[in-house]
Amino acid sequence: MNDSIDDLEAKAARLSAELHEVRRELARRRGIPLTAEALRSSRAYAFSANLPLKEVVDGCAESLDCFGFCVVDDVIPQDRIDTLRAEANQAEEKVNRNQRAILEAVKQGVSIDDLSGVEGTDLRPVRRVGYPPKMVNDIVWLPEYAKYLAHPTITAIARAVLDDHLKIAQLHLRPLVGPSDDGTPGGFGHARHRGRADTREWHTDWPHDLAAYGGNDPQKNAGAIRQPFPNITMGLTMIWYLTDVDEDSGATFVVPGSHKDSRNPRGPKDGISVTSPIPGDMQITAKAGAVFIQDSRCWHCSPMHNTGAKRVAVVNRWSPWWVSVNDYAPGSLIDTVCRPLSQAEFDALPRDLKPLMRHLCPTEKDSLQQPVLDRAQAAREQDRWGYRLLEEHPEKVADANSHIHVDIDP
Ligand SMILES: O=C(O)CCC(=O)C(=O)O
Ligand SMILES: [Fe+2]
Repeated sequence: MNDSIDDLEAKAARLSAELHEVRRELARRRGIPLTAEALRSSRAYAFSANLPLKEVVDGCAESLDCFGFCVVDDVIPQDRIDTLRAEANQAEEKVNRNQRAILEAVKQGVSIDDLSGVEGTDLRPVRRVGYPPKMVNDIVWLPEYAKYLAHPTITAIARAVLDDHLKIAQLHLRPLVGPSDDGTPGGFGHARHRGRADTREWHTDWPHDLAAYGGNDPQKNAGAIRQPFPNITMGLTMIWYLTDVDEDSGATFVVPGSHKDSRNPRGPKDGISVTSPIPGDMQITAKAGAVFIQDSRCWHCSPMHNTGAKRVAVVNRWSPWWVSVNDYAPGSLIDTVCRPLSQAEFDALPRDLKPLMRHLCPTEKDSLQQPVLDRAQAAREQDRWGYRLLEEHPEKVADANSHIHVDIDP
């Protein structure tokens, strides 16, 4: 190569742009929609849980990788929706009552250590010694919903994308009010901000929530990954809709492809207003019983307008075992991070859900799950094989790796 450095730099930029275009053309030929409008109308991000497992898992994993989100339709059977919705509505009252009682007691000067004894509060010890108790996990108010949370299709998708050993690090209700008789518009957020179809509340989710729940308050900051985010999926947010959602009624907003963008709606240097629409944004649509799953890096938000009925939904945030989900925010009594469970509450969980929530019960010894152990065992065997080679075939040692070539990728 006799090209100058400038020529080579120009060539690298040209080839990289060309590669980008080739990839887009390939996607087009494969019928993958590359505009928000085509994606919205085709629902190419959605797969039915009734399809063969591999088809749903591959489809969802590809959708998460390409768009940053997917929807699994038909997870909760239609004849169970009314029961689960009623249960969620009741749970909402219990969670709110609990939170009010805790905040009121704190206001009255009750110390954190004495809170557990206060009438009307439901707190549980956390796993971390010396940390204050927290609100009990919402799952205890949702026993019917708990039967679906570890749905085999949903856990298979999460495993495929995150890792084999999963933790449900947060679980909470996310209702969106409908319009009230007094004229208050429906939607998310303060009543004064609600009602316009062209407003948003853009953010990304923990551990990519840049405000980290607590801003500069060390008692409440739960941690956030530094920008630019590495291109790895570290968290999945799932929204389980218990009412139908569409453009007028409670459907989550997303910006397809944003999970791989180095900017962020809350990025201090990125010049994005969190309350304005972003070109290329769209709302997903789904029936009650569907689960929206997104990479935590995907730019998304609750709709701040809802002209339909109240939206009822349960949100969970799933992490692989290697993300430290609960090491910080020592003073957060009411945040949604790893709300704990007592031993009896843990014991009452459905069998398949237990491994995903074991880390929430301080009296359960949390150990790594079988597929992770199997991987480690295979690695240990590989290690032993090398030593056997050294001991049994010393003549082969010098050349045994001659087929392995590692390039430096500048
Ligand atoms: O309400 C929604 O549709 C989105 C919820 C959300 O962004 C969240 O809980 O992190
Ligand atoms: Fe979110």
